[in-house]
Amino acid sequence: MQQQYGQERQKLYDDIRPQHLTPLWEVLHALVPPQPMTPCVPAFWRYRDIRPYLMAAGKLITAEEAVRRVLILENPALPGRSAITQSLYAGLQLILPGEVAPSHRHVQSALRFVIDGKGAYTTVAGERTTMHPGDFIITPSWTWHDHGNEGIDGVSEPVVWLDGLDIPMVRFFDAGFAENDAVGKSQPVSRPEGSSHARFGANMAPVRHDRKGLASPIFSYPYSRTREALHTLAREQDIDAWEGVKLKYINPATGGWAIPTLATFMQFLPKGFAGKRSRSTDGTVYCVTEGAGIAHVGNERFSFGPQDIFVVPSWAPLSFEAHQDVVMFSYSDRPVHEALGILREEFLD
Ligand code: 1HN
Repeated sequence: MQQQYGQERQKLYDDIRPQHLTPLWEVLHALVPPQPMTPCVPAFWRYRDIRPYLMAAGKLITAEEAVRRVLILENPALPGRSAITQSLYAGLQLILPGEVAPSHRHVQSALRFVIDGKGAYTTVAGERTTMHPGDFIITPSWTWHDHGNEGIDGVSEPVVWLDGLDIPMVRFFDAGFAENDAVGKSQPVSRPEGSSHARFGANMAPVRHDRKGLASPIFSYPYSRTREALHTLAREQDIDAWEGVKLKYINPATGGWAIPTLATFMQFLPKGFAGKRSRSTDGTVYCVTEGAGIAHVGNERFSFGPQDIFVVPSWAPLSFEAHQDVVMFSYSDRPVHEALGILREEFLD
């Protein structure tokens, strides 16, 4: 049959191409695969190996000229796409003492996870927060934000953080808008540092407050508190066989995700932990804060230490071993999977 009509079929395909028509039956299997067939591959970045390139960039371009001095972490299977998974962006941003990254805003939501140095700040919608390693900071969609590095406690050093954004999702939906702040560099500060924590960070909320936007009104989640929570739970020995002790960052006003498009987590694995395998449809980026161990991702084996970053593609089997007490941050596109009703996860073994 195929033999018989092969040429005629090809002729039909050629004839319909100018009409912008194409036959479904040739692509059906790829359009609805029996399980996720991601083009993404597991990948690993050893911070020690890439830090020198960031510092070299620091000598070649200022934060102001670059607007954001960032080296993008690209999935090796998605070159040129500025994407670490099909839906997620990741980059490492460097800001040197005295520099300013000018104020702008965009529809894309951002998270910052601080990995190296202290004394930088970010200002979001008129409130500043000082950055320390392990802090998780959010920049909600369409909020003005700028960064600087004025030093702290007499320390003046380069500061590097991981930027996670929903750039590929917004691109997919063709819904991106952006603008530069007319003020030029730093936006004026209108509230003292700690103001949003006072309002929403004490398991309380102002009695009359207008709910603005979907993102958390807490925009900085300091590592000191996160670490304390994880270690307290670890001492209770409430260790999950797959995930160790894993907490999600939430919007205290709703109990939902801190960022509407990005799930964010912090996880503790006790020394000696040898976890079971799991997989989920939300591709996930990990950034190690403390400790060392092994991540088994698909057929790869990543030996990780502090500040290292790796990506787990959709549906890739994942398990962890901890050689020391490990604390690691992660983010994924899980809220979108949940909203669309397409999240699947499997806990294996
Ligand atoms: C952005 O605004 C930041 O504000 C970082 O620090 C990375 C990547 C693409 C587009 C905007 C930032 C970004 C970005």
